[in-house]
Amino acid sequence: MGGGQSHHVDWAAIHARERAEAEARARAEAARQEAERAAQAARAEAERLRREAEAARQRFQAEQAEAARRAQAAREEAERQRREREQAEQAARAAREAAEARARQEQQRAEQLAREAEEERRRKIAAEEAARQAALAAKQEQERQQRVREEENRRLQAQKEAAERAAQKAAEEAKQAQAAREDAERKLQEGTRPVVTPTPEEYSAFRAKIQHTQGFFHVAISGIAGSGKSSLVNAFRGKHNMDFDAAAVGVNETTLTVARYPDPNPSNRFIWYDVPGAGTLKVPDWKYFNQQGLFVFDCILVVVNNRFTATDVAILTNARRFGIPAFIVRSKADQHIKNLMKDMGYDSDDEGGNKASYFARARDQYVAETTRSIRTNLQEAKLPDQPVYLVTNVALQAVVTGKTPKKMLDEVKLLTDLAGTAPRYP
Ligand SMILES: Nc1nc2c(ncn2[C@@H]2O[C@H](COP(=O)(O)OP(=O)(O)O)[C@@H](O)[C@H]2O)c(=O)[nH]1
Ligand SMILES: [Mg+2]
Repeated sequence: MGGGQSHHVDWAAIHARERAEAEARARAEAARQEAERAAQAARAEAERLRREAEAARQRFQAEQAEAARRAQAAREEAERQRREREQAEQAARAAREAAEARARQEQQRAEQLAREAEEERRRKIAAEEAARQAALAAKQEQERQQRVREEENRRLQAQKEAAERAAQKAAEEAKQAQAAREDAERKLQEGTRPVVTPTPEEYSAFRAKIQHTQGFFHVAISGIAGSGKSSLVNAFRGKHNMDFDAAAVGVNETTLTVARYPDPNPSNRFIWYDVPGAGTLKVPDWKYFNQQGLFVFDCILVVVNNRFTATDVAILTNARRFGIPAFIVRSKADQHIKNLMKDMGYDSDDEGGNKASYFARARDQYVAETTRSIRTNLQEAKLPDQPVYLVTNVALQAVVTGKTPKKMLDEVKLLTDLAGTAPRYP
């Protein structure tokens, strides 16, 4: 250490110092590095924490979003359920109302059915009552007819007995009675005596009775019941039997009143008269003409059957005497021809084409037979020959109303001849 030493470099110290400095530097470096590491670790830790915080935040956000989503879903679910409930309630309400309406309808229907059943029951009762009444009426009518028949039988029997008694008496009274009877029979057969000329009073009384009208042609249609008089009156007037203003047909002729039917066609100045009672009266045949006042008519139609009755003869004879044109008419030609077809073996159920030939044969036979029969009748009654008009009411009605019926016999001829007989009225 002294001076000498002061000039000397102390290497060792230097070294030591340098070493110390190096160590210090190393330590400082180590410390720095340590600090650096620590800082780095702190940074890394801070970074980790930051990341964790970030993750937590994100988790939190996600959870919140999930919760919000769930809440939304729950709200929507609740809303959906509410709507469903509402729809269900509506449906239930509608169903209830429909059921109620149905129940009401069914109730009404049931009531309607009950009403109908009641009505039906009433109708049935009424129908039964009507049927009962009709049956009763029919029975009464039958009984009445039976009584009439019995009465008629009794009357006939009485007449027969009286006749027998008279015959006996006549036999007993021998020749004189015989002569008287012969005389009576002759008179009866001639059927026309005695000639009684009506008085002017009788003329005017009967004219008034039939409402005789100047300028009109008064046609009497006479004949026995059922010969078709009323149907002919209708046909002449262009009426069908069922027309409301037609003469009644098929009825029993109980009254003796002459029915008056003016022609509905104003240019036809005909008045038609339905004269019932011929052959059904208690009046002797020869008195019938005068008693009915037939002498006031302008024309007389005698509707006959196949055989003349005594009244037919009396009418024809008296008409001649009074100068009144008389026509012999036989009606129901259709029916008679149809019957003949049946007699010839024609079966109306046959669809064959031979109907026309059957019809033609039956019609020809009908015309021939009727014409012959009427001629014989006229001869027997000592009357001159005259034509018979064969007609059918339906065909006559058709002709009168301007149609051309498919089947005709003498309808047009009868109308023409009648018109020819009537005077030309101005
Ligand atoms: N098929 C047919 N039936 C007739 C004809 N004319 C009348 N009749 C029927 O014969 C029946 C007696 O007729 P109606 O005119 O009452 O005869 P009336 O007693 O002489 O007046 C009724 O049933 C009529 O329908 C005819 O031309 N043809
Ligand atoms: Mg009649």
